Amino acid sequence: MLFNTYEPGKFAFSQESIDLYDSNKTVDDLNKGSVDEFRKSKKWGIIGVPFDSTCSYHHGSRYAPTLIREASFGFEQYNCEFDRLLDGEFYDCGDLNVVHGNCMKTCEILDDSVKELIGSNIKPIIIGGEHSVSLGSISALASLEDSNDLSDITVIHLDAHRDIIDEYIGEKYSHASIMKRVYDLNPKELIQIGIRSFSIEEKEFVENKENISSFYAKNIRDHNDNGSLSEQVKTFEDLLSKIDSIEGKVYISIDMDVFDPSIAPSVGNPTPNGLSYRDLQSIFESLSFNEKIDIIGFDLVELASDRLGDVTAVLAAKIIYDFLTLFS
Ligand SMILES: [Mn+2]
Repeated sequence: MLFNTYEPGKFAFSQESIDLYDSNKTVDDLNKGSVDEFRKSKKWGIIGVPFDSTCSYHHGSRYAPTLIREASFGFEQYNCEFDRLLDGEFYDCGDLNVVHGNCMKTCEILDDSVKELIGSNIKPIIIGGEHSVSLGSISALASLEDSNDLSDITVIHLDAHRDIIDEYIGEKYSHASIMKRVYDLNPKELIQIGIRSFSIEEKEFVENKENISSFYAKNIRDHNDNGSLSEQVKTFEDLLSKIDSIEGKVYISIDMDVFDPSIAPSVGNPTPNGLSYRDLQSIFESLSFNEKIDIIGFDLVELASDRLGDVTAVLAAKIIYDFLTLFS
C-alpha cells in the first residue's frame, strides 16, 4: 500500500466517534449524580468552530481547526516531555456548522452541541475560530449549574488582551468583548494571564473586582522584575501558587496571542512581549498537580492562518496534544 494512512480530518490519536452519542439523553436529563460524573470524567470531545466574523485585524481563524488537526500528526503518541502516552479517551467531533456574520447564532449552535457532549459525559475542547466562540461553550457548562451561571466555576483566561470591554465599536458579541460576556455570567473567579494590552476603561473595570486576578506577561517572563505597572506585581511564582490554591471546577480559554509573536506570529492581533511555550507547560503541569480541581472545558482560539505547516498551527496542535496527555 503506497497511500499515506493518516487522516488529517481528525485530531491525531483520537478515537473513532461511532458510539459517541447516547441520543436519548440530553443535558436536561442529568441528575446531580450524573453532573458529578461529568465533572470527574476524563473523556474529551474536540469541536472545531471555523468562525471569523468580528476579527479586527488579521483574519483567517476560520481555517484554524483544519490547520491544527493537520499539524497534530507531527507528534508521537509517546509524549516524552511528560513521559506519558497519549492514550486517553477523546474524540474529534468535526466542525460546527457556523453562521458567518452571526456570532450569537453560531454560539447557540455550539451551546447545543456542547450540551450533547455533556450528556455523554464528554468534556469540550473547542478549536476556534475567533475568541467570541468561547461563549457558546461556556454558556453550555453554566447551564449544568443549579445557579445557571458560573458562580461555581473558575475561568482561567490566557491572552495578551483583557477582552473585557462591554462592547467593541458598538458590538457586544465581539472577539474583543468576550470576557465581559463571560463575566456577565458571574464567574467564581476570572484569572487573566499573559496580559499586556488593555484600555483605560478595561483597567478601571477590573480595579476593585475581587474576583478578577491579573498576571501580566512582563512579570511572568521576567521573574524578578518589579515592573512599572501600578497594581501589585505578581510574579510567575505567585501565578503557580494561585493555580495551586484553586478549588472546584475550572474552564480554560487560550487566545493564541498570549504567546510572543516570535513563536506565534499567525494570530488575529499579534502583540509583542508574550509568553513562552514553556510558561504554558508549567501552568498545565501545576494544574495537573492540583487534585482539588476538575477542568470541565477548554478552548483554544484566534490562530489566524491559511497556510499548511504554519508554525503557529503546530504550536496550537502541541498545546492540545499536551493538554490531552495530561488531562485525558
Ligand atoms: Mn487577544
